[in-house]
Amino acid sequence: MIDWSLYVITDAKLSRGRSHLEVLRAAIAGGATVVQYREKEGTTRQMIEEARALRELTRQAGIPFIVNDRVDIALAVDADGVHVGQDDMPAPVARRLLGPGKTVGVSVDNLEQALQAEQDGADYVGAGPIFATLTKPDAAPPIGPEGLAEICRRVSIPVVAIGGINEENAAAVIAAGAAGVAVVSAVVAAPDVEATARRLREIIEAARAR
Ligand code: TZP
Ligand code: MG
Repeated sequence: MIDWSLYVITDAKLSRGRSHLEVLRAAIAGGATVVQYREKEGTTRQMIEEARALRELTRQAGIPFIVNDRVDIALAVDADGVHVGQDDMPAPVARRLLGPGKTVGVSVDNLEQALQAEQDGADYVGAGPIFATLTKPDAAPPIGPEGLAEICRRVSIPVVAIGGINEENAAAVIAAGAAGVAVVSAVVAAPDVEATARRLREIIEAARAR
């Protein structure tokens, strides 16, 4: 069982010139429980090199390593799984290529997609955006904690909330029933990544205990 509490996703443009390795090492030190390599630019060769380093880091830390979209890169570095969007490789195909024992996550922005992802055999869904975000310009309109709560009520696989989540609103997302929060900018753009991840993790744990 994966602990989805604090799922940190890379973004080179938001990382203030720091490498993914540096940022994620600090995020893990602060309490990230899962990490995802999300890279839309650069060569496949560079991606394999970066992903390999992150695989090593996460293996040492004992936390799951998920690759966004690129099943080939996930396979190349023996990642723990892949995360696919609505226009990416269908979840059943990704699962067949990755083989048994790997995690497949699907991005959903409404209930219908969430139910479909569950039916398709996804291990979890990333639901959102919950709040407005500048990180993904082509994201659907925010669904809010209410839209998230409905998805959480209707699917039985873990629902990880994503989009515009930060220290101010993470508790509301957990209260809505999310298994965890997925964040990009709140952590990777923070001046102090470790301290920020630690505070977020504390907020998540406290909200869950309520
Ligand atoms: N999918 C839906 S919203 C989003 C993704 C990848 C971006 C989340 O980034 P941030 O900075 O945590 O709002
Ligand atoms: Mg994608």
